[in-house]
Amino acid sequence: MSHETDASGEAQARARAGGPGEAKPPGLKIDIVTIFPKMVEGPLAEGIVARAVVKGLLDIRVHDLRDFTTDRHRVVDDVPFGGGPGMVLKPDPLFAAVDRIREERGAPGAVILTSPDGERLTHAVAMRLRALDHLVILCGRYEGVDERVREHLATEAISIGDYVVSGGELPALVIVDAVARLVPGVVGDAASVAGDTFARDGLLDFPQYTRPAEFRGMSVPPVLLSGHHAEIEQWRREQALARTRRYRPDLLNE
Ligand code: 9D3
Repeated sequence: MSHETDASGEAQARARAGGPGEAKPPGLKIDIVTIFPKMVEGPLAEGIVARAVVKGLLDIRVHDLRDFTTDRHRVVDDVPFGGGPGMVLKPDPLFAAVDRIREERGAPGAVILTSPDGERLTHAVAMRLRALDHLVILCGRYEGVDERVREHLATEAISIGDYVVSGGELPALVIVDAVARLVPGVVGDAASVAGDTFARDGLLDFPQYTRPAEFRGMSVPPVLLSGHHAEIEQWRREQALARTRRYRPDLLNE
């Protein structure tokens, strides 16, 4: 039974311990509260986020909402007052989870409820969250979450876009990943974060090619093989602009 899991166990503990007298706080603390801890633990244990946890740049804990129930059957949901289809997440386990997180981890800078009717996640939102040093993410489920959670426990609600997914777990992972990339040191090459589509200038990325220069009759644009850095730079800017006009004209509000 998973109740409170570090995103990547021992390696993180070692990274946290540091040298003698060394008390460097991690870049960002994140607590995720969910009824499906395994759904988020897997992805957090792989890739860039997992490496950042091992390096001590992220301190992520996953909490099973059922551990904060007090009844025999560990019930987290109930029927909606006023009737209607589906179930609603009960407020008490969510409030209890955040109480515990506050005691053990300190006061968070934000308590985020994942919700289809939250503020749309954008690069600007990710940057704002990155500036906080402790995030709590409450994963919504079912037809909804008792409104008292949104009104009195969450400090904000975030959606990852205008489509329906089955719960807040995948959105929580998207938020963690987008914010983690902005923590210095998480992405090995800082230039690649600075060059990210939405970080650069709001333009889409320019096209990339790698070897071979000729593949099944398809060739790489010759300018990229020319070695003329100024021309390559100019070509890339033009390509980024042309692609943005074609695929995302909404990004060019002028
Ligand atoms: C808008 C759909 N709702 C109509 C009654 C029901 C409903 C369906 C699925 C309510 C919540 C969910 C679960 N989704 C999330 O919790 C969720 C979500 C999403 O569905 N899309 C984009 N971002 C998010 S963040 C959390």
